[in-house]
Amino acid sequence: MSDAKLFTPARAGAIELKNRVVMAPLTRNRARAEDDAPFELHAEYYGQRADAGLIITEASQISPQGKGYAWTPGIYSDAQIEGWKKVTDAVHDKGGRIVIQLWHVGRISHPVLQPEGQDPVAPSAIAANSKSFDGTQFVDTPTPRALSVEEIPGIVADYRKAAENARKAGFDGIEVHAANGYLIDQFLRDGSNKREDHYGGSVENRARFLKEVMDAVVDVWGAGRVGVRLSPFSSANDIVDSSPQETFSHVVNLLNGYDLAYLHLVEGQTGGPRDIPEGGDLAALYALFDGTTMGNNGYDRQTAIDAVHNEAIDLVAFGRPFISNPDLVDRLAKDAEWNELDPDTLYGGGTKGYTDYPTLGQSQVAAE
Ligand code: 8OZ
Repeated sequence: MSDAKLFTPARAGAIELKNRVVMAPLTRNRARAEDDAPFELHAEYYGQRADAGLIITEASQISPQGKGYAWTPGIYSDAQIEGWKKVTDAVHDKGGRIVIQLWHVGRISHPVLQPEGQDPVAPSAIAANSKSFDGTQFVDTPTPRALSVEEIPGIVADYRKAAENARKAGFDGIEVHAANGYLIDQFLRDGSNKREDHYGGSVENRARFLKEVMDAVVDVWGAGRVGVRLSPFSSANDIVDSSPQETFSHVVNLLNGYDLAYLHLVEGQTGGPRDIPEGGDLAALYALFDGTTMGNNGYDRQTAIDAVHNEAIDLVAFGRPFISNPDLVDRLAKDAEWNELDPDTLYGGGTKGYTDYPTLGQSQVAAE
């Protein structure tokens, strides 16, 4: 066993965590096809991982328009709320904590995934060189339609409604997905936001949409149960910014105005190298933030222990390791081996590669 600080309790705003190991948000594309609702299968999967100090759910669309891939779950309908209630009950029954990640994909979608086959929406009519998945194949993301200024309050209202639904579903809080080149990130960056109204131009203006979303969801939950995920130096989904350090210094300062549960940063390229481009300074962004910090991307046991011990960050979010190791916290504490990840069952499907990864105890029984 280990007495490392990584395994000690922590607070994220108003949320009490039994340890500092977080399950990162992970898209798995297994929602029910007819209504994008999670169901018993999801309750089992998340329940198996309840030893995490905190679980962040897979990104969940706040509206039909916010969807960009087949079989991702939503949090806008009664059926979806009912499905998520099964999930939160399963996690709480095992003493875990769980927040839902609220998502609008913006331009990272395709008409076949959009209501009435409409074009996806974005701050500006600029296509991303990216792909969405329509249920059969990967498809190029088309040129989106620029949102009119009159439409923006409606999307903010969808975030508010989703936050209210998350309360009804029994979550411990929410995480606002402002990372990885999706709608909020598209507003923040000057490569995807060429608007000439008060949502574009200066960094203050580009951050206005995020601020309006934060005001709405904090009003529903209280700031101490709201976290935010950013990926300042990632180019995921073809996102481009001429000066990310400046953009995200402004964003972190803005977030300091709320007293949030936590700030969650993807370190480097989402799911890829941890390198930070010339002129980027992740430590400076963490230092600028007044509250609990969470880091993610490619941590292993030792780097996680060290990062928390050295107070570089307060919490470490593990993604892929949590897919193949439901008992990751136990394995980390014991310095035990990790199960190998099956890349073929990451997105879509059923129990295989989802709820059938063994715990240490189950592997030992099987080996006897
Ligand atoms: C993998 C596949 C599809 C979406 C993200 C929500 O990158 C995602 C995502 C990841 O934030």
